[in-house]
Amino acid sequence: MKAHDGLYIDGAWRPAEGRDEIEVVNPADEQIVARVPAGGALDVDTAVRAARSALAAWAATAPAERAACLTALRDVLVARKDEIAETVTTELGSPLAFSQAVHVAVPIAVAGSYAELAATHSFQERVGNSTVLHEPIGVVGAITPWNYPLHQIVAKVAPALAAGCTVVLKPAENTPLTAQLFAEAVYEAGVPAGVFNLVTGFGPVAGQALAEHPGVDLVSFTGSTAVGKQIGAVAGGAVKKVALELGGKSANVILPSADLAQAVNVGVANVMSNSGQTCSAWTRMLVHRDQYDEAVELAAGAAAKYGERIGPVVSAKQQARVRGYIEKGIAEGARLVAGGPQPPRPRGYFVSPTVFADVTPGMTIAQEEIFGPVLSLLRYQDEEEALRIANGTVYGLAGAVWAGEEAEAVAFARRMDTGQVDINGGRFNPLAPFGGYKQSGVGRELGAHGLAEYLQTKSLQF
Ligand code: TXE
Repeated sequence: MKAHDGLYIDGAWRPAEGRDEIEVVNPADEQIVARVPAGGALDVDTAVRAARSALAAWAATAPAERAACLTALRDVLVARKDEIAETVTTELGSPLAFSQAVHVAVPIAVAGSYAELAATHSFQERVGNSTVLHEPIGVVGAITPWNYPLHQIVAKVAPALAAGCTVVLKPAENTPLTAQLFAEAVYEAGVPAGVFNLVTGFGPVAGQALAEHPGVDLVSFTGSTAVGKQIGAVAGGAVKKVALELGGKSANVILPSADLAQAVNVGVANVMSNSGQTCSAWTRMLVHRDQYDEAVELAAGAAAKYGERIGPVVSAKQQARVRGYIEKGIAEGARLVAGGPQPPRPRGYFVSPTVFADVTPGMTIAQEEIFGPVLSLLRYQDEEEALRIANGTVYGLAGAVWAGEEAEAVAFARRMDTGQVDINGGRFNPLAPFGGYKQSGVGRELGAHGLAEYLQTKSLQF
């Protein structure tokens, strides 16, 4: 596994100021696969200055030119897709087929969508006697997590570049190798020096320095709610724009008219996918009391089928965290019907696909984000109770509704306090805005709404 011993700043790989390193571990076998530099505040400062110097020229390019750069970037990602998939598998642990089908294919689609949006978006409009200009917000500090290593990067960098912004990226310490490949792709695509910069490093050091840097105009963060709150406070104090994509505890509401077996099977697959490390995962399955026992049996059977087919979770820390939640579920009286706290293998950070029945809305496992392959089934008596349970957490990122008729599901979805709802299973759409209500975040990613986060408006009166 090739790893750079430098940071990508101003169009070149250069050594970090300090000697700190990140050890990259393969979660499937616990082996150290690479060491990459852990940048510090000085490196962040150098990168922000480079981004600042590149800003005026990049912001002044014609949108068509930025679109061409993004098309070239998408094409490099396509050309190097096998290498990227292998890298994601090595540092995240996801099965290779999943890395190819999701970790690489989704960001390629997103990069392509922003190549098109850059070319077609209207960066200027006429309102009455005014012209409104949509101008780039400036230098973006992007801080990303490890769960979808490339997607999280592309979902920030592609719209930022499309808007005419320049970027300093601080990726998660668990998955820096994918970020390095992305930086290589940016270089190969011919994006001008300084427009995109990469500082690998630890959150409380490089991440914090980036969030606090006065030369950053917008901090775009995806990660835990705890860190998101800190970043929001820092940005608010500096009157700096902030976009936050945080955790979730999404409800999968199965209405009595739905095809129960299909809804349960797809629901289980959704939670087990990426070993449960998805912020929008439908971790709470809500089933009518008359169908509850059948749903529990179906869910336990579906989870057992996953067996060892799912990959490990990302780290020993994450494994311990998920195990702690499973133990808490048992202690609070939930009924374990599949999986359990015991790691299924002696090596690697594996967690058994786990299903809990008899979960009540107040239990910890029904309120907090677990971020592992753990599903809770809750019982409801009528639609009003289902809605109260669905809306009864501090989160509001995503959700799902199943019903015999789409219209019935849509009517329920309209009453959910959440940023995205999949109707009868849904289908990924790179143009649909993604982001949270309540404590799941501030702002939206993807599509034109995602682009708007990186723009500020100026009006000219005539
Ligand atoms: O997140 P962190 P962790 C949730 C999920 C998971 C939990 C912990 O529940 O179990 O968070 O994961 C950087 N200043 N999500 O510890 O620490 C860090 O380096 C600036 C949900 O990995 O929030 C990384 O780049 N930056 C989520 C990024 O923040 C800091 C995805 C995320 O790491 C920082 C990941 C600081 N003080 C975890 N501290 C989602 N919404 O998809 C850390 N970072």
